[in-house]
Amino acid sequence: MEEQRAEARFPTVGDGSGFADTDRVFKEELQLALRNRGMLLEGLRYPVTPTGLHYLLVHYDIPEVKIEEWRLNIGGLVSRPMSLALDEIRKRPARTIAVTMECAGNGRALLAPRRISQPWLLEAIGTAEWTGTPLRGILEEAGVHREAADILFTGLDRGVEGGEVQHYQRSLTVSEAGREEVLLVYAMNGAPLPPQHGYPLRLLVPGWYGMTSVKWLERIEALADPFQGYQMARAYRYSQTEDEPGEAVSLMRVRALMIPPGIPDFLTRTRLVQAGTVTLMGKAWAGRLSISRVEVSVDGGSTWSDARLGEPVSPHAWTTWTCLWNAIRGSHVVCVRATDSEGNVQPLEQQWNVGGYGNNSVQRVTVIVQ
Ligand SMILES: Nc1nc2c(c(=O)[nH]1)N[C@H]1C(S)=C(S)[C@@H](COP(=O)(O)O)O[C@H]1N2
Ligand SMILES: [Mo]
Repeated sequence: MEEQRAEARFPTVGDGSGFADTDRVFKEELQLALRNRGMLLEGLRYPVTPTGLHYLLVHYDIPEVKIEEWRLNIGGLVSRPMSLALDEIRKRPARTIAVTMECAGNGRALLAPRRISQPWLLEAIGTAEWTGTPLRGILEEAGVHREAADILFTGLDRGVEGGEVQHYQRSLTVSEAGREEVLLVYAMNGAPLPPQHGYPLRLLVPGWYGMTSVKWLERIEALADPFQGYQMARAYRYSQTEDEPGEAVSLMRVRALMIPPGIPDFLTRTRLVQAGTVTLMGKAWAGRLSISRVEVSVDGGSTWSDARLGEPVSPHAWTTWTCLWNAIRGSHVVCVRATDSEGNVQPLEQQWNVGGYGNNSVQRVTVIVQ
């Protein structure tokens, strides 16, 4: 009987510290990597990422949804609580916007030591055309009370993280939640949301890292105090130690990525390119800011030349950049870095943080020119 009451114990990974500092990945990291796919970087050629190439992140399991029973419940500090079926949400004013979304953990596995978690390198990125109804309209109809501080979003999915059994939950301040571009979306690239991207309904918060865009939404609540659940107070903080609260992770940092040029070596993915003129290209984005400059280096970041910028795909999506390179024989480390409209530049090396968040250090691609 004693044993039955004992708390569930989960095995630890590696030395139990939660970190690793060799190139060898643990099978638990591989397990996460196989569940949470990244966008193949050649996918940077498309303005809108085909749905099957968009990155994916599922903390727990994709929940089973019975659409006849599913409702979106709006409650807490509101004058008129609501319970809406999907059809009712689809009848509301609709908006479609192309939005670039990136996981806050993108680049995590490039930090040393790395947090043992989803081991993203560079590929946790994608742009989709999302269709939904502005959250603001629903909040106005429900009548959020003046004293409300936060709007809490709860997903149907449950799991254990940091020793706590939980639903996936994130909050926004009332003013962030009321921004005009924040949507409750039910379609992705013109088709109903696929199960893995949040069917039947998800929150979409352009400009923020992906963790804010809660999938499989079941409840929206207005709260008097800032929400202090696991995904707000413990995860997604820029902290230097486990105990330090650190600043909350929020908007996406400036970043450019390039389509690796030429052809890959199958195993190492080192690139092979013919000498001569090579067009380097890719995309750049900066959360809520715009891109003011993209530069390319073919010597590992010692010298830089300006790339040409195109128009952003939408005010909330990435911008195409291109740059001609006169490739000469030898081995080169090709890099790209972007600058945003406030002058923030991607670093050559990112300052470390516990969770491995917001690593926007420059991409480095080894290219052999023959
Ligand atoms: N309910 C729920 N919402 C969630 C998640 C989750 O695990 N459960 N993952 C979040 C994270 S960390 C990211 S990066 C994005 C990923 O969205 P995507 O899988 O559609 O690309 O969803 C966010 N919303
Ligand atoms: Mo994420």
